[in-house]
This record gives sequence, structure tokens and C-alpha cells, in this order.
Amino acid sequence: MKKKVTTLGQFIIEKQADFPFSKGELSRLLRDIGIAAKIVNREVNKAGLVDILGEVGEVNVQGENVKKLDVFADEAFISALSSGGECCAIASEEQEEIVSIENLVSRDAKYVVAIDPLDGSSNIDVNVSIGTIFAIYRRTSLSGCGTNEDFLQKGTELVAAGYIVYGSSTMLVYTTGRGVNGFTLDPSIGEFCLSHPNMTFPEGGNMYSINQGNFVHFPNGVKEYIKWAQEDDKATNRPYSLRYIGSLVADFHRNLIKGGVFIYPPTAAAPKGKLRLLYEANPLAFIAEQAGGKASNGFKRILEIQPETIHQRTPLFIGSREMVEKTEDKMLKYMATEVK
Ligand code: P6P
Repeated sequence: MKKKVTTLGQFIIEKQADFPFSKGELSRLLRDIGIAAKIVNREVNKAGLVDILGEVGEVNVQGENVKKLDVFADEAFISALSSGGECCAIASEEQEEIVSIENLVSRDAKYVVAIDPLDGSSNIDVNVSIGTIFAIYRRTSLSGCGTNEDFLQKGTELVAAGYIVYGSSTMLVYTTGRGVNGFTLDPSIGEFCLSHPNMTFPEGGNMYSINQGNFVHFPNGVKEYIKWAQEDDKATNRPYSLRYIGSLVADFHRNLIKGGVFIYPPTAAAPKGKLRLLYEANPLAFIAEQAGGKASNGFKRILEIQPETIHQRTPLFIGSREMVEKTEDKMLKYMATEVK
């Protein structure tokens, strides 16, 4: 018997019925993100075929060489969100300042979106999975174009969050605070179709993701955790396997499905780590918690961190609950001697 196909659009409408007073703005905003994701997916899939690779030659606000697909993805999401009328401002990894959406349709819109349009873009040229990460807040400003303050809200205030992973297949995974659901793009009909309902981390897990090349610079708690993970103890499924793609969305997605912990720790040179709070750590932390997992900076719940600036960084320990807690135990052991 043919399985019923539920598209992202149908799913959003069905779920909207759970919010009787909702006027559909969030539904339309999620739809706009889905549309932009399909446009970016088309270009990502062509990347090897047309001259869209290579560097634009500019350096973005993060001090990294900008790849053409980064620019394309940023423009695609800004365009879709600007014309959709449900978002009044965007904070993007590719934009130093927030993008206030001036048009009449969006000026008084209810939501703001923080986004990493194409994370892991250094992997584009080697055909490794990359991703988009988005976080949706209700604005705190009363009207007009969005302001910086609209974005400086704790992750606990998130209304919705999600990611798109452009890999062997393209998936959109999101939460509105009532569980996590995954949709796989069916290119034959151009629709994201529900393929992973109610995603949760499996119990336990035996994979850890970290750039072990930086071992000498890690805090002692992380060094001790890595040595613990490598011990031979069949009863606790150790030694664990090290799986690190160097693309946050791909590493997180694999760990969500198979169980695992992803660690981007602080170092003396980068005490806040590398990853961004607003549009990388917070949205993935919301998803992780909704999927029964955990996300912290080694000591504190990611979603409780009060943002001060839109591009601020944070260390990130995220994934299966028990595995994150084990890393926190190790970090706590050295807290007194290490926290700056
Ligand atoms: P490193 C990609 O540049 C990225 O922002 C994340 O996608 C990824 O997890 C991380 O950086 C990799 O950083 O320092 O290990 O190369």
C-alpha cells in the first residue's frame, strides 16, 4: 500500500491547526524558508558544473574568503524573507549589520530571522555536505523595521529553528517547540516530504566529533574526555569512534540520527570557540533539546546564554544527553583552574 506523502506545506498547515489563534504568519515564514532552500539546493547541486565555485575575492565579516555560493545563498534567503512579508529583519553570518526589511509589506512583521545561509562553505569545492541554519524570534520592538535588540534574546525565546543539509539527499529539519521533524526533498516533485517524523537522539551513542588536530590547545577537561572516550571498555561501548566532517550541520545531523556528541571547545587563542551563538549554536541547541538531547558551552545551557552582539561566538558541546553530560563532568573537574 502506497505510503501517504506529507509535504512540508501540508505538515505546516496541519500543525497550524494546533494553534487556533495563529493567523498563519509563522506558517508562511517557514514556507518562505522552504522555498529559498530549494533555490539554494539547485545551485549547490550545480556547483561542480558551472563556474559558481571559487572565491569572490572578498573577505566576509568573519575574516574568511567568501565563496560565490555563500553570497548566492545569503541573497536567496534575504530575498525570500524580504518578499514573504512575515519577517522584519535578518541577522546573517554574511552581513556585518542586521538587514532591516524596509518594504511596506514587512515593516511591521512579527518575526526576525537569524541565519547562517551556507555553513561549512569551505567544503563546497570538495563535494562534502554543507548546510543552512536558521533561528526565528518574535520581535521585541513594537513596530517598524527590526532592530539589533530584536536579535539579542536568549535561545529560550526561540519560536522556531531548523537547518537544511545539502548532502546525498537534501533535508530540512525543524522544530517549533513541539518535537523535531525531518523532510527530504523529492526533486521529482520539487517538494520537501516528511521522511523523519518525531526525530529523537537514540539512547546513548558512541561517536564523538571534534577537530582532534587542535588537541594540544584544548582545555584539560576536553583532553580528559577524549582520553576517556578512547579507553577500551566494551560495557560502555568504548572506544568511541571519531567522526568529524568539518561541516557543523552534517556532523550534527549524523549525531542526531545515530547518536553522538559534537564538541567545538574554547582554546587559549579563542576562549569563545569558533561557532556563532545566534545562528549556529542556539538553533541547533533548540533542536537538540526538542530531540531529547542537550547543548551547553561546557558549563551552561546554550539557550540560557544572554547574547550581547549578533556575531558573538560560544564554545559548543551538543548531542546525545548522556554524552554531553559526560563532557560537562570533565569540564567541571577543571573549572576552578581553567575558567577565565
Ligand atoms: P574547524 C565550517 O567552517 C564551520 O563553521 C563549521 O561548519 C564546522 O563545524 C567548523 O567550522 C569546523 O571548524 O576549525 O574544525 O575547521
